Amino acid sequence: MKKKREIQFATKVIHVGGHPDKETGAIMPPIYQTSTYVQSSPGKHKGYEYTRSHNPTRSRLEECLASLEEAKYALVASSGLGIATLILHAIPPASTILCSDDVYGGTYRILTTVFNKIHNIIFIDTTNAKTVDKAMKEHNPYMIWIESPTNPLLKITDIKKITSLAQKYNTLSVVDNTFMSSYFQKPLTLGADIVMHSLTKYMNGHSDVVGGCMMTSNKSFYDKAWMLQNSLGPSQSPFDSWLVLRGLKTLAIRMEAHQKNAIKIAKYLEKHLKVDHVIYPGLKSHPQYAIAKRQMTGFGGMITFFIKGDLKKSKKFLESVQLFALAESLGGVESLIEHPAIMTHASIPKKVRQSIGISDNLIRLSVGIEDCDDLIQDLEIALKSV
Ligand code: P1T
Repeated sequence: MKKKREIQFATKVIHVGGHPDKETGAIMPPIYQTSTYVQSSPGKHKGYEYTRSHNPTRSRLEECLASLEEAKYALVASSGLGIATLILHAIPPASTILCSDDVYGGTYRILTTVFNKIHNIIFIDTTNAKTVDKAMKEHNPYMIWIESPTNPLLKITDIKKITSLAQKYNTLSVVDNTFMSSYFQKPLTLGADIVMHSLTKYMNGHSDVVGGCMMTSNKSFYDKAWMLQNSLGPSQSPFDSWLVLRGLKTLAIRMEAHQKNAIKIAKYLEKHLKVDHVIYPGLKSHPQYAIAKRQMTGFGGMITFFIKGDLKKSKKFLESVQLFALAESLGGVESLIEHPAIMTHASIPKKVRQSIGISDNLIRLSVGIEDCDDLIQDLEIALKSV
């Protein structure tokens, strides 16, 4: 008999963890809004004791998330930084960690104000394999933390190349896959040990939840992270897990729509006289365009660009848009715009920001799935006002 075809991504987001309720047949899974579970005798229960440890709604979400990254295990936490906290506590104290030099401001902050007291953190350009090789030889790191594409400069690390170096040096590799979502990039299939997401972004997609997750096939690492989750407490609420399960159902079509709009807008901006330079992985001018094409199945919905002028001009532009909302975060169906130096990356010292290229005329767009010409008209009017 012909081997049964495995279900594909667009089916997984809807069906894995989404089976109808056994008791009632309800097609939508119930929200198990409970803190505790009845036991028939002390220690005798149905696998659930207390919601900080386990919850059936969260378990369904974890089942779905593991399948999307082709992992054996997934763990969901109350935020992206919550899951980062668990990952960074799960390694031995005094470990050396190499980290991409351009990362989300909150990741930079947690590494330089909290985990620098426990571990030795070294920021390096992970897009340069020679730099990584040299740093691995010199520092013998326990872990390498890769954000790809980076936030906000959209630098792309060759995940296959760097994770194979990590394997050579016996270094655990983590990829923050928030910007691509599991739809456009699957770091575990490229050799990473652990993948993490801020679920707050594309995975949920509706700007109504804060959450985080990690996926891995390394059982002992998963067990450690779960034990820490249970001990430290950053579990996600059942309602938030349910919302992410709901948001995930449209991940495949949302990501295609984000990308379609972003390509058109990146090309529009690239030609605009008031724009100095556009960074988008799908533009041939992107320095790692070839790597992006090879390791991702799409280019995503994030665009970064440098407006011609100074901080005053950037502010005028940001105050003038009407459809794009001036707000932190990304990955929702609605378009957002922000100023990394003042907003999402303010916790990075000015000197460091400038050295990596986060300047005062840098603008970041999270392109939503609205009508693209409406979005372009909004940008056009705001650019005219500058
Ligand atoms: O906000 P939280 O769910 O804790 O996720 C943190 C995080 C981790 N990794 C990346 C790549 C991120 O972009 C974020 C959060 N980023 C924003 C809030 C932002 O506007 O960039």
